[in-house]
Amino acid sequence: MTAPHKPSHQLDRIYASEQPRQDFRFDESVARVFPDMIRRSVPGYTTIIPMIEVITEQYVQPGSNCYDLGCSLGASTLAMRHGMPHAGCTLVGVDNSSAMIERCQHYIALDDHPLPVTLRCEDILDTPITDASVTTLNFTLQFVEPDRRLELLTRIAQATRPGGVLILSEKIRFEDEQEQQTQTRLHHEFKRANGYSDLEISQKRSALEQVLIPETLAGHKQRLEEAGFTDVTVWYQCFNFVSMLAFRPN
Ligand code: GEK
Repeated sequence: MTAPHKPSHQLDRIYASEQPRQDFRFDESVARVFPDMIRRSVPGYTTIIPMIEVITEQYVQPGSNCYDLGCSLGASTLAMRHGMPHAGCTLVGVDNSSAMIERCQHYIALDDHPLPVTLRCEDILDTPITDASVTTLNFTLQFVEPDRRLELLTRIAQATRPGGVLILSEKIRFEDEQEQQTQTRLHHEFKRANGYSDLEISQKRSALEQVLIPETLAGHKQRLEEAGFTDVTVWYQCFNFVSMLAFRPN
């Protein structure tokens, strides 16, 4: 077998020059720069990824299935894989962007962990989920239509074994206008410190406006409980980006 080549990834310059406003899409041009884009845009991403391995290791159950919903290029999928010591488990990564899934395939092949990974190019709203112990939605739910989020979370909760967990990372908004402004400004400062210009920040912001719909932490907690999870815990926050754990009761 020939060794798989690492897919080349480039600097994110997508919004560097002035352009007509278009909704953001996870197409080939985004997939090509995605590792650089997410690292420079999402505060805490480089901390959250290795912690997904630690969390998976704590909650994976023998003979169960684990899911990474909205896996993109597989960073969170690989973190889960390395936290799964049980040979009898399965790991499934799902994304509805074919550009992402094609590249993800290469990254998975380059990783030498023996646990097989199944990749599905499909909508997480339709993908079958059964007998789960750990499911990850790492910055994916925010892209799902708000009125379909409860249905998805309910399906995940019903498919999760007692003692199993959902890792949910999201960009959030704040009820308090002052706090909203402060956290948004700090997020933009983070992007500036990572080399994005004011033009890049404002064009990306407007491309995401109709596509990434953030909700409050209280809204997330309430809906997770309605879906059938308990003990919702925020284990990480940096500015307006949080990661939560939601448990299935024993
Ligand atoms: C990481 N988890 O690197 N069905 C399937 N996939 C979807 C859907 C949907 N309905 N909506 C969005 N996606 C990754 C990062 S990125 C987060 C996740 C970001 C996919 C979309 O194609 C994209 O690949 C991913 O969710 C969101 O840890 O870009 O901020």
